[in-house]
Amino acid sequence: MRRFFSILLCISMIICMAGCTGTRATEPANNNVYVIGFSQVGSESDWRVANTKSMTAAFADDPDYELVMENARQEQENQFTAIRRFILEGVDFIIIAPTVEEGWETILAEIKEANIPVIIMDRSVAVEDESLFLTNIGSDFLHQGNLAVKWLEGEIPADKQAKILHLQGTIGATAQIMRTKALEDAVTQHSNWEITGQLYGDFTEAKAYEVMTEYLKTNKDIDVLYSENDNMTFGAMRALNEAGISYGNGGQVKIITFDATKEALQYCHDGKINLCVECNPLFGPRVKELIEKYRNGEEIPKHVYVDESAYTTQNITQDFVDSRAY
Ligand code: GZL
Repeated sequence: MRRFFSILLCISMIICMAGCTGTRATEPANNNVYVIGFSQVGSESDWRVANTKSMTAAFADDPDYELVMENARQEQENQFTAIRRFILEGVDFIIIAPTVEEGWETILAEIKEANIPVIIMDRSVAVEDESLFLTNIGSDFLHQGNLAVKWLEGEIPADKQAKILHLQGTIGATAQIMRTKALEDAVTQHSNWEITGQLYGDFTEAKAYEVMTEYLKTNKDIDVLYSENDNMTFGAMRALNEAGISYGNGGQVKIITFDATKEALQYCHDGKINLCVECNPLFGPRVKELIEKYRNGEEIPKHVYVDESAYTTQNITQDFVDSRAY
């Protein structure tokens, strides 16, 4: 009987070791496939889901490429783990959508040591040495915030008080840092503007609903909601409904939101959201184009920005909303 179990143990150990070879999840079809390791922030918002779809679609039908994506579930440590695995597997290229700006020097140096090119996509990394990455393709988040401020200046007369509730995204993410900077700088320029509260919504609908519900228990005197992404806005709208506070065109609270996803634009068209500031997630084709330029030895600019706009009830139609890809 002992002999039977020792044979069984040997067989199970062989099976286990065969499964732990450290090779990529799927063996490349042939040695000419260009393998890209992609460390994605997570799936925290509609914007992120659209961004992931755009990235995967850009490479899915091209037999020359294999995109291996790892979802970090909004944790930077998970990104480091995934990236070290990409290095071990010897991928040809790495794309990083960084959760937060700080803490990237070490891992980017490891990637450079491994001689693997890297593109920073969407948000930015705060590193002195910009030779650690090929390029940073993303949005001008400060410009987005300034578009919102410019619109609000046209809405609030100089002699009227404006009590602003600020819903912040993931603290330390470029989108949060710069959208916050635009508002905070504007408040110093307008003595009649006041930020009555800064709530942490982590770019998710659930967290925003939770913190808004708590806040509205003791504070209902709000004129403006400045919400750093659509999913937090949707959570906030649910909390405002439950608190019996009106919003949108003709409502108590003017709502400003960032991303301009299809659902937010529909609310805007219907007068429930006052301003949608666009943040384009459809980076896939641009990123692929940059990688091909790199492979062809062409010059790549260190920073690439995507074009974006802002929408109000006055400047969008139902056809425009219907035509949105995300
Ligand atoms: C912006 C992106 C932000 C979006 C959020 O480029 O980093 O992260 O505004 C997303 O929806 O979670």
